Amino acid sequence: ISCIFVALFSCEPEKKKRVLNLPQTDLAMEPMIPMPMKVIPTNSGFALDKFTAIYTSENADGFPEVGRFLSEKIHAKTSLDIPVNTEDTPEREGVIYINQSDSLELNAPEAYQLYITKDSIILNANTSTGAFRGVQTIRQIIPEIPNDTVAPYQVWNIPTGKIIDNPVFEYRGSMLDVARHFFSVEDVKKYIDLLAYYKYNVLHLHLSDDQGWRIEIKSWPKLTEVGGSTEVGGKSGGFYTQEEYSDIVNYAAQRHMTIVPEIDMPGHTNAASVSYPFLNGNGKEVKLYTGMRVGFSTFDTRKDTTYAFIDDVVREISAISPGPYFHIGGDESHVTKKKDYVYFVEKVEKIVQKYGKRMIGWDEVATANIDSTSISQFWSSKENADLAVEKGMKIIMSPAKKAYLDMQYDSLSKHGLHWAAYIPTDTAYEWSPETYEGVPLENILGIEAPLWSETISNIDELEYLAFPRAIGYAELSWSTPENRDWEKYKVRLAQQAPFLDRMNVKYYPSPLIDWK
Ligand code: TNX
Repeated sequence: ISCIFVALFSCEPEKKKRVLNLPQTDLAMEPMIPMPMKVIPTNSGFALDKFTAIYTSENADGFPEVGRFLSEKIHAKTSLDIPVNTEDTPEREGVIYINQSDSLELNAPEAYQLYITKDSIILNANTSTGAFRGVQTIRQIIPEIPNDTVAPYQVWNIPTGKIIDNPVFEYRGSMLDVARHFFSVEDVKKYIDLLAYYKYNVLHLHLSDDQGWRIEIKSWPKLTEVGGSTEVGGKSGGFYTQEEYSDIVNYAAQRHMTIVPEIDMPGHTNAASVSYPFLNGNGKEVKLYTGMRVGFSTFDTRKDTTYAFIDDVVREISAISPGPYFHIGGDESHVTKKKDYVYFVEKVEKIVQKYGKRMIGWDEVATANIDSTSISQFWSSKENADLAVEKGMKIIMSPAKKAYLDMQYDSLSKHGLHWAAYIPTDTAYEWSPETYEGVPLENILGIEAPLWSETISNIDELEYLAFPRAIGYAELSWSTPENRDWEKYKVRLAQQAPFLDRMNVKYYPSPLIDWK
């Protein structure tokens, strides 16, 4: 042990020399996305190297885990092995502290502050969630040095300065449609990893639609046996067992993200009705559907058994969904009579509340007489948004023309639809959720970018539509309007290429961006 100690020690002079030679930096010019609220550069460098250690508040809930997460990610980027809360290396120099702090300034659930000096990085947050967000900032300012150019005693020069940060919106999400095409647990985890890096806190899973039912319901096994058997295009579909779904939920929770489960009803229910025909309310014979049309299916909204079924589904899913929300869909119920639709939404809202969840629905749900605690997800109708505001509801902004990840970039895009718009990378970024369609700011819970999957069936295609646009929505939902500017953003976006490449993300190389 003493030999190792001596060996370590003998490296010290070399290290110190390197520290002195670190070039000038500018923290404000770093490729951070979303842009933090306040960045004050001090122009020198913190040397991240093999002498660095991480120490966290040890008794504060979740802080050691956040420290270990950072250590893992530093390893993935630099191959360095940075110990967390270690006691056996007194000669550590250049320490990263992750502290729980009750300072009033940090009195917000996701706020953090970073103080980076030559000698240390101090990350303060009130909650482990705030600390986790701050860790993403640290990850983003560690230089990306290609493996083959890493020197034997490489130093990663981290710009010094101060960052004060807190998100504008509390709900920052993306949705993945696993119903039109099924995506594996592994694919979903990769998407979660990428979203977490950009400080998203919600992944909404669209778990059922006409073409497929994707989550095991123990009391109604045919939903997955029959309803999960296929997908758009007719290949075999798939579903998550409750165990697999819980695995996704836990994986997200470790990244301080919430899974919002959606069971879309009373329309978009063909797969459920094929499994249990008593549910069907459109008067036609039901069969498995593998096309792309919408709006032809409905539950029978006047049968008690329909609500007994829904009660079981909401109960089983809520029991394995620790987040506060349950999404009931409610969109495009074109073959449900208006009064039946309203009756249905009001009854299902009560079921959702009974299981302790807050209901979210697509914007049409605001046509029913629902509670101010329920949430409307704006996708196309200003009229429905106004109804939600009148009811005092919160709104999640997902305008199809701006925020739909399944819209094509342009007419040459390999995947995607264009019924709402073509959405090039700049259009996706250059709009103001704060003022869109006149929804008052105080009603806006946040932003969500939905990725419908009629035209994509694997992770590469998913990534083509989601990236780089999803990175822009991260900034729209976190950063203040003053900190958002396309010309500056596009420079930072270009600098995401090394990260995306390292993560093997098949992003769309938008010609608007001068990729590095
Ligand atoms: C509309 S937006 C739908 C989805 C489709 C999507 C395709 C909404 C609430 N419903 O069923 O997948 O368009 O872009």
